[in-house]
Amino acid sequence: MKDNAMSHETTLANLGLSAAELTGGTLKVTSPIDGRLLAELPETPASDMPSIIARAASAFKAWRVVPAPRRGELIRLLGEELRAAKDDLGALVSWEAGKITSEGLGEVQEMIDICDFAVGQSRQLYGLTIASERPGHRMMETWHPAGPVGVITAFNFPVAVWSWNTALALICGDPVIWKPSEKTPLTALACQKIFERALARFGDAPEGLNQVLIGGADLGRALAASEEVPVISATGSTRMGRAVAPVVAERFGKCILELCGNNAMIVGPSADLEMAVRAIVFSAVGTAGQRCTSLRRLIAHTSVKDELVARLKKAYAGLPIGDPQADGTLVGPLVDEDAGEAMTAALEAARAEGGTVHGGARVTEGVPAGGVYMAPAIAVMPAQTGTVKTETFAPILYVLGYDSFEEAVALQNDVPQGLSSCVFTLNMREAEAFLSAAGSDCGIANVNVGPSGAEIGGAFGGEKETGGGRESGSDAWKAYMRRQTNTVNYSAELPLAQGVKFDI
Ligand code: UN1
Repeated sequence: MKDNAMSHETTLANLGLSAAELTGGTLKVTSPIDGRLLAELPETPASDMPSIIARAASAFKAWRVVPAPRRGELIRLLGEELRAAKDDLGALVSWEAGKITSEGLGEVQEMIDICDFAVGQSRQLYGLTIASERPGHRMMETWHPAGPVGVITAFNFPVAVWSWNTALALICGDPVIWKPSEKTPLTALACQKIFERALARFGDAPEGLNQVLIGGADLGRALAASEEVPVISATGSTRMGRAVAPVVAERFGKCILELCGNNAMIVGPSADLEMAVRAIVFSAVGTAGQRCTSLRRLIAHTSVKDELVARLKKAYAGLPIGDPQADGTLVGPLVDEDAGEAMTAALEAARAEGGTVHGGARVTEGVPAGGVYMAPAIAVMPAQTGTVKTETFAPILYVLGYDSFEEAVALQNDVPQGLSSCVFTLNMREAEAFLSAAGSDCGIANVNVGPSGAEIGGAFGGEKETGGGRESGSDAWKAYMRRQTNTVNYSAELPLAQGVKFDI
């Protein structure tokens, strides 16, 4: 039963997308909920890329000299427009990415939050003042806009990741060229409409501050290759990152990469198991296991492992799986058939490696026809096998046991990915050891908090195959600017540094 859900036509119309814009094109957009056709969008021809990049380059020339707090005003207005559009945009995220209603709305809230953050940041693009070794001299550093930023985003957070990048890029003085996933172009077009409303209220912004590319990987490749796009922020698979990063490096551009995750939770003998179970279920099955930060590995002390698995099996048995727009649903569909097949294949491989799998079957009863609905799976593994070390974008939780805390940390770190991690413990020594230099090797490490659902105030990203980039809060803004070191001589002498003499 869809209790409060609007039709997709109403949602699209409320967001300002007209039927004429959504028909007659070559890119078919379907809903993961029931496979219905949402739109047939015209694609951006690759031959348009030079003019799109030129438009961004000319917008940059005008925007970089607008005072940063004034640039912040545009993002303040964007935040207001997002507040007004929250229900509709959240609903479209649900239609296009298959998220449950609350998570669709949560994603838009994440956009509003980063706008608020960026408005404040627009008055805090601080550089340092540095003591000069030369008399009558002053040193400082200045942060200048970097130039157009190429933003490549994935289907699973189709709008939030754009906003993390764009809110910061724009206050930093950089126009954005956005290549969303081919699976979620409608939410991108909706964001563009919302952004245009903010622009109209702002008044005198240059043309081309945010341009959306509709289509495939060739468009992303053109961005990666362009010397006029100094920063490329790419979120998605490690395979995509491996294709993009060398092309950007070849021309000495800068990459902000947020790629795969294989996030773990260590549960110690002292853990509050009730709390751990709630955190595990949210982070392993929320978004149907399709977050970069989803919990994929549970590393449980042997004294609590069996009880934990029993409690989880019970919680999993009662999970409402189905139409993500129906009240009460917690597990919606996977994005497409390929994702369902990847999940089935991973579970088969886990069984072949000696794992015992609970759940994981395709659900066909009580769910909309035409979507890929899978029962979340728990796979109790004899060891951290090849399958456990591989990220499968689906609700699979691998369970491993451990005896010593050192062993648990070693298991946690012994995967190629390094995004998010956590420990559940009431033992202060374990908690601090986990956060120490010899602890988790991930970009995010939490204590008694699951690995997913991060707030925007912290820097988001991770190490190793996760790509090393940081987006959203803290000082992530620096990646969108270039640093300049300035030395000013206010004396009448010309002393040289390091005491060098060079008299002419
Ligand atoms: C992602 O899956 O790419 O921490 C982003 C989280 C969200 C963002 C996830 N705030 O789960």
